[in-house]
Amino acid sequence: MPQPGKILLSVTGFDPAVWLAALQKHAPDREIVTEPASADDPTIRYAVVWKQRPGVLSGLPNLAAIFSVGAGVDHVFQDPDLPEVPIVRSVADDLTERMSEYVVWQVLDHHRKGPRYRRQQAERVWNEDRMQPAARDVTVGIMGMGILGRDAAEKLKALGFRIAGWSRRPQAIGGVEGFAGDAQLDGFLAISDIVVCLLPLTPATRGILSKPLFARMKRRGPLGPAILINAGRGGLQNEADIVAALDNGWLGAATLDVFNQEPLPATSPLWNHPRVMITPHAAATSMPDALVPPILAQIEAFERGEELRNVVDRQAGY
Ligand code: NDP
Ligand code: OXD
Repeated sequence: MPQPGKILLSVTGFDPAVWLAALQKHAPDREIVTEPASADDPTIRYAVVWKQRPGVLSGLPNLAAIFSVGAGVDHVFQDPDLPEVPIVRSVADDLTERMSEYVVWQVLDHHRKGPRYRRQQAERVWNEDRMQPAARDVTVGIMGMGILGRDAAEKLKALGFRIAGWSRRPQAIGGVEGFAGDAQLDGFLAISDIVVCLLPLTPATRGILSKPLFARMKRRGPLGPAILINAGRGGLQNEADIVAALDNGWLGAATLDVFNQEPLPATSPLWNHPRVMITPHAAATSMPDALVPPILAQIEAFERGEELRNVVDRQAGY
């Protein structure tokens, strides 16, 4: 029986100790290190990473695969010395369900006039908005119909919303009006009252949530101008353009979970914009006890000779 392969854990930006503890708990027989013994350490077979230290993987001659402890992998690609081994992203019910909770929470909050009623409460104002539309009259457009987008779509559909989806390649999903590629983006924007962005950050999507897109969004829907919810990545958005679009009436409101610079600098005008809701990259936190077991299960399957799943397409960047 061959020795189980050694794992290098390289996590920056948040506490590696919790990931180390989870790996040790769920794989007590496997050796796990947080630094290779040398730059060309031949004993390391797998890397488990979040924003790995740049260059740390480049000299490892027997590295077989890199596992991201998040669904996104843009942080992995920031490493200029990334070795040519498969990159596997995290797909887990816990992560998916957390994201859908967040999306449903924010869609309902905008739909049911949460910001307006909170303002009224602060001023002790009793004033029902009699123009409240029904969910069946509101279209939620989801940019990014992957694992997370599809689950959010199902849950919003169950609440009665109309759903539109935009993806890179055409998809046929029951009860979802599908749009694909740049050629169909205008059609998607034309019907979306609330735009939820769950795209990955890639060279093709960087900066997509900016002035040219806001200019094409729906202006007169049942909720007023279109509302933006971005829980994908900060690099998808131009934050100055969001403020301008809110101020010139192209956007009715925005919920932002992700930012170009995190934590969002105290000087950002987004912080106290009256129509912006900010959450601190908290939409779907990676929980070690939920994400480590599927990573270890993949490693064990790989060691039995099975194919890796959820492997990133390096060309597409996600
Ligand atoms: P998937 O890879 O499953 O889905 C990505 C979707 O985006 C696919 O539908 C894909 O299209 C679409 N897409 C990619 N590129 C383009 C493009 N150029 N034009 C149009 N559509 C495109 O990813 P997940 O759903 O698992 O995760 C999505 C993202 O959510 C992650 O990359 C991450 O950035 C973010 N995230 C944020 C979290 C948070 O807490 N804020 C937590 C977890 C994830 P196609 O179907 O054709 O491939
Ligand atoms: C992820 C994230 O990509 O938490 O999973 O942002």
